[in-house]
This record gives sequence, C-alpha cells and structure tokens, in this order.
Amino acid sequence: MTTVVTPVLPTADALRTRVRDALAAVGATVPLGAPGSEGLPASTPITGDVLFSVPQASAADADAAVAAAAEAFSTWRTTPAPVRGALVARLGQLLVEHKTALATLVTIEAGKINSEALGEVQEMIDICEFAVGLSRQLYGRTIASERPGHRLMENWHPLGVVGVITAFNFPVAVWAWNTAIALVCGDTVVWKPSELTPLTAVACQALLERACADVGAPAAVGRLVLGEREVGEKLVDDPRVALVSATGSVRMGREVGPRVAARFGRALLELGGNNAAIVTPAADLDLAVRGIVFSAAGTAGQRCTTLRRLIVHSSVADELVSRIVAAYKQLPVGDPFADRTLVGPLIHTASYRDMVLALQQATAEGGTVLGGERVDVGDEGAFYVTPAVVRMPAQSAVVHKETFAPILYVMTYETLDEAIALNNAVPQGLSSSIFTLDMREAERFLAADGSDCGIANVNIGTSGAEIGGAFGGEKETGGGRESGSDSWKAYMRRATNTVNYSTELPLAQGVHFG
Ligand code: UN1
Repeated sequence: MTTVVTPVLPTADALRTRVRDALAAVGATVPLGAPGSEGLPASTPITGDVLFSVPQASAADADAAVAAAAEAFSTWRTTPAPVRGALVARLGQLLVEHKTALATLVTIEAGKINSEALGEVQEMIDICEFAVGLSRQLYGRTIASERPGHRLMENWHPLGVVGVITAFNFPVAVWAWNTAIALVCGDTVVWKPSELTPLTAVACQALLERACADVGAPAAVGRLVLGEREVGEKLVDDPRVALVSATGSVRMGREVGPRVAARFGRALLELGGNNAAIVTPAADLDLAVRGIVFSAAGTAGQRCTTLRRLIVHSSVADELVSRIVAAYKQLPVGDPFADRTLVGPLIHTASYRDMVLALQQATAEGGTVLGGERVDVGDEGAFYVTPAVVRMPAQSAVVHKETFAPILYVMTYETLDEAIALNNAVPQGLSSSIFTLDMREAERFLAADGSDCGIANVNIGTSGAEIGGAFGGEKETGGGRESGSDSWKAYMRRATNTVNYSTELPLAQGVHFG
C-alpha cells in the first residue's frame, strides 16, 4: 500500500519556538527547563524529542492543591449558579481568543493534525456555552406528596472538590467537559493531566486563572497538578475529593473505581472503547466509506471512539474493503502541522510496539493485513504508520482488545442478529454505528436488544460526538457520562425535601404512632 507522505518534519527547535510563542500568547509563565533537567519531560510525538522540562508536583503539592480547592468550595458553593456561569462564559471567550495557540500546543504534544486540534478547542468552547446555559437550568423536581399540607421536592447542591484525571489523546477537551460543568454546579476542580501533555495543561490553567481574575472568582476554584501516577493516586485516595472523574485505560479504571468506592467517594469512569460499525446491504456505500475512514484512521486511531471493528454483510464486503483500501492509499501521513496531512504520528514507541504486536496476533489468528507499515520520516524517535485494514475470521481474540492505533478489523455477517451479536461481543461498550437506509435495520440497532453501547449512531461513524449529548459507555468502558444532556447530575448531590405547612403530622404509608 503506497501512501502519500507530507514533506519534512519541523525541527525540535522550531517546535520549541512554537511552544514558547503559544505559551506567551495565553499568558502562561511556566519555567521551561532544558531537556534532561529536573522535572517532567515535555515531549512531542512529531519528532520524538523532549522539548523542555517542566516543574512537577510532589505529593505535598497535590495535598495543598486539594486543600486550596476545598477551601474555595466553601464560598463557591453558595455563589449563585448564574454568577458561577459568568466565570465559564469568560473562560469560553478566552478560549475563542486563544484557539490557535491552544491548538498549536495540542498538535505539538498529542500529535493530532491541526484541524482536529482546532476542533478539540472548539469542543471546549462549545461545552463552555452549554455550561453557561446550564447555570440557569439546574432544575430539581417538585413531586406530588401523598400527605395533605405537604410539599415534596428535590434540590441539587454542589458536591465538593472534583478530581479530574485526563488522557493524552484529548488533552484539553475532556478537562473542559469536566471543569465547565463542575464550576457551574458549584464544585471546584483539581486537574491531573496526562504526563504526556503538560504544556497544554499549563496553557488551559493560565486561561482559567485569567478568567477567575477577570470576574473576581477565587483562583483556587481550579487547580492544576502536573505529575505522574502518585499525583493521580493522591486525588483517588483523598477523602476531600468528592468525585474522581477519570479518563484512560480499563487497567487504570480497574484501580481507580474500587479505591474511590472503598472510601465511599464517587467515580466517573471514561475508559476504553472497542467500537464497531455495521454496514448492511442497504447502506449508502459512499457515505459509509467516508464515515469509516474518518472514524478509523482519523487521529491516527487514537480516540477512545475510534472505529476498530467493521461488521459488514458478506454481499458488500469485498467492494467496501476495496474502497476503504483505495481511500487509505490517498491519506497523507506525516507532519500534523502540514495542511494536507490527515494522519499524524502515534504518541510514542510503546504505542507503535502495541500496534505491531496486535497485527502479528491478527495474522496468527488467520487475519490478512493490508497497510499498517511504519513510514520512514527520517526520524528514529517518531512513529508514523499507514492505517491498517485487517480481514478477520469472525471468531478471534485480537478483535476483543483495544489497541490504541489505526487498525480496522473487518468481519462479515449474514443476518442482522448475528451482526448485532458481534457488535456486543466485546468487553467494552462505548460507541457503535450502523450504516443502512433501511429504517427497520436502523431502529432494531437502536432498540433495547440492539447495540449495548453508550453511543449508537446511524449513518455516521463512531467518533466525533457533539458535546450536547451525554458521552460515555457501558461494561468495561466504566458507565460514566460526561459532557451534555443531564450528565451534570453526576457533579451534584440531590437532597429530597419534605415540607409540612399544615397543623397536623400525618405519617407516610398511613402509619399511626401514638
Ligand atoms: C476521547 O477519545 O477520549 O466523540 C474523547 C469524539 C470526541 C471525544 C473523544 N468528541 O470522538
């Protein structure tokens, strides 16, 4: 498979200059140490170089951040919600102004193509708008009481400090989903970003601090702690952290969930996906190919919503696969800043190794691999690959695991029941879709005995969800819901209030007592 490769990569020094300019543009004043000096290495998958060292938090620093956020909570929780919304509105304005700078940092640290990086910042802006509207809509219910002269109602109150743990692949949007909603809900936030993306985190934090100063909110409503695993563990185990919202691998979630539960804290888990699309004989194949290629090869296969499994009716399989392969041949792989590039680098060497191992396993299990080769960009430490299409027998082990790389396994089916069973046959349950113009097939896929995922789409791919919907999935994906719809309820506590305005004291359920 030949692939058009975009021209030479930028040098590490050119990227350093871009980082300095972007940080200056957002007003971030982090000391940037030389690579190798003490601190957290800030690297780029574009060239594989360490660009800088940035100061990292100790366990004591994390403790102090939680203490400050807990202190800020004591006043923030009684600040009227629409006033809290004004802070998020200001943050949204600053994000609009600094969209390019922030997207530059996302491209440098996460390696995603600049158009997708700009889209990620847009996702932040969108969630800020959503949260501002929400700040006037944190509705409770009134409920018909069974007793005369009584009122029964629900009040939603702020929860406390929210610990936000985010992954490298959406280094800014997932922070914004959590932070914008938590802040209007009256919570305060301590953020532990991926150690792979410290610079984008520093930039977000600078904008939040500026927004706080501009509207007169306490700066400690949002704190950032840069560091490795121990810093995240501090948030997980600290009883002052009421909610831990963690995005990452199933392995991470398996540790976080029980540890937070053991102290009766709340966890919101956003873990792995292993997303499938069903393509039926009634599909518009032109549309399907476009949706599949974006979802499977976009972001170099490094979204939790990436399309990893294609379940295609045997009558259209050969045609569909040859059209996907033809489209893949046209996908420019290379420098994510270059306008024409559609597939940027993998995040690091371990990611490339996992891809190679998965493709070896697929071959051993009877798969036929097309693509999936390393692209030589003249830089040993950078990992660029062509996306892979793998024809697989329906029963194989490799398709049950999530490999964070652009591998699309293709399986065939005969009946829709069989296709839905294959969709649901993996441990993860994040996203899914069906391509069909037959409304019976589409509705069946969306029904209670259809897709078992948190996201089920018709005639679009599995990735690229809008912020207005609730985002998350079932089974090993962790069950959490973030972003739109009524996900805000996870960031608040519900109080049920019964008010007796009568002169009697009737007991519920007709009980007589004395
Ligand atoms: C993720 O990959 O962790 O639906 C989040 C999407 C994006 C969010 C992905 N809006 O692909």
